[in-house]
Amino acid sequence: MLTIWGRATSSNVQKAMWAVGELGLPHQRIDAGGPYGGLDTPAFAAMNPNRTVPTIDDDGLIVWESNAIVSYLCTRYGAGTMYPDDWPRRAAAHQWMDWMQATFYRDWIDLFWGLVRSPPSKRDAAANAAMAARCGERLRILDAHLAKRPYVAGETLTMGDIPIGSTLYRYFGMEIERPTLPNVEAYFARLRDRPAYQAHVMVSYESLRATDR
Ligand SMILES: N[C@@H](CCC(=O)N[C@@H](CS)C(=O)NCC(=O)O)C(=O)O
Repeated sequence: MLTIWGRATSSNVQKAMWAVGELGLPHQRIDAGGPYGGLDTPAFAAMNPNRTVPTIDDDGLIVWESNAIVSYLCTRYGAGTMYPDDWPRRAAAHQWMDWMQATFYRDWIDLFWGLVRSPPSKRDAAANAAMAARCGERLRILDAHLAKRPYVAGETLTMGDIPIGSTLYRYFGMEIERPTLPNVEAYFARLRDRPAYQAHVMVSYESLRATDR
């Protein structure tokens, strides 16, 4: 049995769960992290010494790091679908997963913390605007790519869509300046039609919002 540890409001857990949903894998998810705690126990640390979610146990195989989990699940259970069977599409899927994690994420996570996880009195409007502008510039790169294909690796959804696709739900929900991104917006609309995206990514994160009270 596949077990996933992680709270449903974690964007990294959402990546793993969206992959699980697309692959239709029998599983159980155990709430952990945030208000649920559970990451500081010796048993959890033995599985994942980083004490972070998501962490999975697939019949005794432990994997942590959300992108590695997505890759593991898709390469093992989604050959020919979520893991494309030709090298060019595999390369594209890996490229866009890494682009999200290594390039887009740096500004994105600071913007999310600056806007959502900081109370209004501590927000730095100028810094947030600068980060939003950098995120917008990065997304122009994705927009140009999606002008020629509906998904990052071609005609169908693959693991390459999971990291950046899951981020778009929060990006488009934020009160920030955004450039015109017609192809990214059309892509986001396609993702919103998917039951697994609705179930695991379109999750309220209001409980994460910091207030001054
Ligand atoms: N690079 C790691 C980051 C994992 C991470 O920082 N997860 C956060 C949740 S998004 C966490 O475990 N936070 C502690 C908590 O939720 O209590 C990954 O992609 O899995």
